[in-house]
Amino acid sequence: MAGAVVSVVLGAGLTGCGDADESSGDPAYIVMSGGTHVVKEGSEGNLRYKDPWTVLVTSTDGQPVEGAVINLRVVTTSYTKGVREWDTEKEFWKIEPTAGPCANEDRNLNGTLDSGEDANGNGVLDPRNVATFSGNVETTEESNDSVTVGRITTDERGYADFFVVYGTEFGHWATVSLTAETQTTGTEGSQSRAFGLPVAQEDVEKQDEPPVGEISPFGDGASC
Ligand SMILES: [Ca+2]
Ligand SMILES: [Ca+2]
Repeated sequence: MAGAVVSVVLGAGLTGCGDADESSGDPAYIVMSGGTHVVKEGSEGNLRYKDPWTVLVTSTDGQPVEGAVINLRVVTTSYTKGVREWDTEKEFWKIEPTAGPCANEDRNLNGTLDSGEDANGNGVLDPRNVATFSGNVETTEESNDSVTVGRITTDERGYADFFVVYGTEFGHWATVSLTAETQTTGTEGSQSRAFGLPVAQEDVEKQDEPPVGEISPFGDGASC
């Protein structure tokens, strides 16, 4: 297998009200692991969502690669300000943006405020990273306030499963970019996905129970 091109497949769970768009990189196909939803955890299941993902690493001859070390990165690419309103037609708590999507101000993603980065002039970097990992992911010291970097290893079937984790209130209000890359047999494979953080369907479908994040955690101002 020396010199073989390694392909990395990043697959998302079917998530309640999320949408995955923008797929890029190698290889040509995405495996959707159907039937799963965001998992709720924390006090009364209301603190965090865990969005299930899997990565598959295969060699060019289609063989699963066991023990491949995968570097994962998640960064919050944009955020939205606004409030939720009950959509009488579709019957769910939709978001009604007042500003945004607003781009991440940390252009070089080093986690610190550098000259010219504070676009809205409030003295701090917005939005900071709102998503991390759980599962068998080891968070590395390359992580900073804007990027979470983790490491995970594939099993004998070539898969590594993990969760993207975030506070419930951020659902629908932030977009993240998730990247998986691995170096095996001297070659590199990587894949990225950008998606709005999903929420659990059950949390936005009851008119008399507005969800956490009824007002965006980033506020409801008229500008970014
Ligand atoms: Ca910076
Ligand atoms: Ca700012």
